[in-house]
Amino acid sequence: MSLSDSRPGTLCTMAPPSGPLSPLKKLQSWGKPNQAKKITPTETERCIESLIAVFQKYAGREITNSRNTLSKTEFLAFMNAELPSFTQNQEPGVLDRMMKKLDLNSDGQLTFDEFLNLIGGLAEACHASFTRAQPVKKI
Ligand SMILES: [Ca+2]
Repeated sequence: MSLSDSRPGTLCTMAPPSGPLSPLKKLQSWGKPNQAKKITPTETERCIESLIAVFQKYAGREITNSRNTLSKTEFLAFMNAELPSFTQNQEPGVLDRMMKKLDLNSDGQLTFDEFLNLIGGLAEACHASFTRAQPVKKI
């Protein structure tokens, strides 16, 4: 898997989700109902919210499938729309093999936990690529 041609920072620059489905906002405002509007989410919190929101967006596409898991069709839609710089450079069958590898219990569905393994693997590959690209400073 190579992400060397992917754009740095794109994984965490999506707009944060809004509306009543923001669990971090609920968490932040827990016990502080009057201060909820004053709290600004951190970058890390926005990234977590974005991951949850994008998972829910694609998991909820097929009305015949669970809203809490990604079917293979939903997974392919996610990969092609959200990670085009990765998917466009892959050989045929790579996404099918990725789905099988990520689907740890082989039920044909990706739970959020299984989905996070994909995100973790991509983040790890991006991090390795970025650290290789940075010259070592000698003092
Ligand atoms: Ca599964």
